[in-house]
Amino acid sequence: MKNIRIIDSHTGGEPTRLVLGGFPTLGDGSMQDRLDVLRRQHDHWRRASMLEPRGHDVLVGALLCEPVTPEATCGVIFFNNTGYLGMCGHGTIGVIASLKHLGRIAPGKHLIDTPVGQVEATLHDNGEVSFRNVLAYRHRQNVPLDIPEHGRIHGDIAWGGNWFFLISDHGQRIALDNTDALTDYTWRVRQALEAQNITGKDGGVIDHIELFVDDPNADSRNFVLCPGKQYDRSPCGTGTSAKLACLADDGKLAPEEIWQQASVTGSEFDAYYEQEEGAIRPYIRGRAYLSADTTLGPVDVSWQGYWQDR
Ligand code: PYC
Repeated sequence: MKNIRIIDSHTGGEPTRLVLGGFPTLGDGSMQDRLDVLRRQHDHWRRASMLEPRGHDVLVGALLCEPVTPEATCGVIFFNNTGYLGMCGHGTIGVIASLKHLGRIAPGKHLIDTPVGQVEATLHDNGEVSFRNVLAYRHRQNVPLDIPEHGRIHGDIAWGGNWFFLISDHGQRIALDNTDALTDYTWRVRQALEAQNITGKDGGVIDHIELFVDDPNADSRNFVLCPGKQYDRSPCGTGTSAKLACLADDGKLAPEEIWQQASVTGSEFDAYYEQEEGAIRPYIRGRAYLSADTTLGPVDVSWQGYWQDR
């Protein structure tokens, strides 16, 4: 039996569970090596802390680790109801707000090692958090995709810390009272990508689907389907990064120009980018709110319940 110390927060409605301790040690390899150890040897700890009865399908976990690089504040491995994420933007904002709540960090810059690279988060004096993400880029533009019952659509494949398929010609209504239909539509897109063997660079699985429409209060409103068939309540930090990469490629957004990305729930991130060689450097700003400071336990991880396959 173990206890798992957690801090729960939400960023624009999307929950993050920071795991401070209680998980097995993962060695002192790279962040990707540690993720592989967690996935291969200790995945039941992810399930025990993310799924019912202690968690729920919308939750994103952030395991706090010792940093790999000496100058970093911490390392973080992100996961959810079905597996692991490369980076997580709303989660980074939640981690920084949670570390501030614990008195472990002060306003200023904090480096975070992740399995897909280092990000630099800034805790601002007013409690907002911004972060300099890993490099983002568009991999393929205007890719045709046939979706059963919906016909042919087109989307861009872009990396923002996870792989995204970004669609504007979807004809869907992006609104909170339509999330069942949006989930069904984007899940069909995800399945069609898999069936038609359409991937990111080097065969990377495109596990996030992102729809866009115009928004009266922001530059755009999105609906983002996450890998575990749940939609992001926040505007999605890595998804907004992927969007910036496409806007930059299309010449529709200049470097350092602010892009306000709204989510389907109405929450917003402010974002901009700097141009780098062959890619863009995204900067995202938002705010997280604390919702619990507690301990899960006692946890019997040998009890897998009905979640063995997830
Ligand atoms: O904010 O990057 C993000 C994110 C990914 C999945 C859920 N949120």
